[in-house]
Amino acid sequence: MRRVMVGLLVLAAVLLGLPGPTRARERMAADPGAVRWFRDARFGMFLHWGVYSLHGRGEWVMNNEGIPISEYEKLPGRFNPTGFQAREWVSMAKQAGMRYITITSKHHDGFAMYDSRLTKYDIVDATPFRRDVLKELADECRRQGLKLFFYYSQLDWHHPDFFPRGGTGRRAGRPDQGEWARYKQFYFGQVRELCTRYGKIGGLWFDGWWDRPNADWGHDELYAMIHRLQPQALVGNNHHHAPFPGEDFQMFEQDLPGENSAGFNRAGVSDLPLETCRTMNNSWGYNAGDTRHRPAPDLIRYLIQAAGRDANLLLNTGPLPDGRIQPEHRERYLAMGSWLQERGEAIYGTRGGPFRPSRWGVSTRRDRTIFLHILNWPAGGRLRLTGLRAGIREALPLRSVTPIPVTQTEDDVELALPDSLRDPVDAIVRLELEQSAEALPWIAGTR
Ligand code: H79
Repeated sequence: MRRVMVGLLVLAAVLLGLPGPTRARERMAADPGAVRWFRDARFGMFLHWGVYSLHGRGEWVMNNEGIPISEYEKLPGRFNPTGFQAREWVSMAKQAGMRYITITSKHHDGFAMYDSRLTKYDIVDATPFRRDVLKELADECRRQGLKLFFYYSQLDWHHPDFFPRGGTGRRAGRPDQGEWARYKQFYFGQVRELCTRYGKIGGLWFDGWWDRPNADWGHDELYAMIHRLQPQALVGNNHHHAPFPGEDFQMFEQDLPGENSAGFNRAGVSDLPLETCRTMNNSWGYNAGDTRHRPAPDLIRYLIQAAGRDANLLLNTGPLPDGRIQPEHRERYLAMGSWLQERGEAIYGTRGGPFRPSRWGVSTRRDRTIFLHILNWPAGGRLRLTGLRAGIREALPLRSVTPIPVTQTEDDVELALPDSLRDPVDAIVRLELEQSAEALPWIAGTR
C-alpha cells in the first residue's frame, strides 16, 4: 500500500513537472561520461589573455598599480591582435598532447573577451579588432576535437554594482555604492551567454570567489543553471576550499594535490576529479619581465607527478598582445608533446596509484597494468616496493618486450632495473598483473 502511495506521488510529481529527487540530482552534476572523459584527458592548456596583455605586466596590473577605470578603459582601443589565429593555438595544443583548452572569458578586470550583449565592455564592442575570439576558438576546437572550457571571474573590478567591495579592486575609482543583486543578475547573465552561444562546452572554471567569501553568490542556482543548459559541462571553482555542492572537479593552483607551497592550498583532496593549474614562468597573463621559464623536462615531470596523484595538469601561457604565443612557451609545449607521443599510454586514460607518490617516483594504472614512473633512480637500480596484494605476471620497460627481473614475496616486490632504462626525465616500467589494477587501494609502497 505504502509503495503504491509513493508511486502515485512520484507519478503526480512527474506529471506536474515538479523537480523530483532524480531530476534534482541530474541537475546537480555533469554527465558521468563527461566526467570520465575529463579524468582520462590528463592534460590541458590554460590561456590568460585580455587587454591587460598590452601592458605586459600580468593580469593583475590594474589592481597592483592602482589604475583607475577611466585610464584602464583606454586599453581596449589599442587592443588589435592581428596575429591571432584560432587554428594555430588549437593546433599547438594538439601537438602538445593536450585534450582541452581553458581560456579567460572575463578576468578580474571585468573585460569580456567575447561578444557579450550585457555590456559594451567587450572585445567586439570596444576594440578595433571587433572579433569574438571565443567563438573562433570554439569552432576551431570542435573542428580539431578538443574541448573548450571558459574561465570566468566572479570578482569584477569594473562593474559598478560589484558592491560592497571585496579585498581587491579598491582603487578603480568607483563610487561607494551599488546593488549587489544587479551585479548578480549581470554575472549570471554572462555565464548564461557562455552556456548558450558557443555550442557544447567542456565546462566552467570560476575564480575570484575569495575576494568576497561571505557574499551571496548564488552558487546552487548558478551551478544548476549550467548543468541544465549544458549537461556535459563540468563546473569547477578556484575558491581554495573543499568542493561546494554542484561542483564537478576540484582544482589546485600552483601546487600538486595535497601540497601547499603557494600558501592558499589548505583544502584536503576530495573524491572528485582533480586538476592542478600551473604557470611556466611565474605569471598567468603575459609578463615581459618574467623570463624565468621552467625547463621542459621539469614541466614533463610535473605532468607525471600530477598523473601519479590522479590529477590533470592545466599548463598556462599568456599570449602576447598581438595574439601570438610566446616562442619560449611554444617550444616547451611542443617538447611535452613529443614526449607524450612516445609515452602517452602511461599517462592518458590512467588513474593515479596504486603506489603513493614517493621519493623514487609515482605510479599510474589502467586495466591490469601499473606504470611505475621512476623519477629518482634507486641505489644500484634496485627498486623495492611493499604492500602490493596482487600477483605480478611480468615486469617490462614501457616500450620493450625484454622482461625486467622481478622477485615477489608475500609482502615485497623487488625489481632489478637495467641501467639501459635510466632516463633523466622518467624511466617507465610496466607491471603486468594477474588481476585488474584499477580496484586496488592506495598502497604506501615503501618502507
Ligand atoms: O587567474 C589567475 C590569477 O590571476 C588568479 N588565479 C589564477 C588562476 C589569482 N588570483 N590571485 N591569485 C591568483 C593568488 C592570490 C590570492 C590571494 Fe588570497 C587573494 C591572496 C589574497 C587574496 C585567497 C585568499 C588566497 C589567499 C587568500
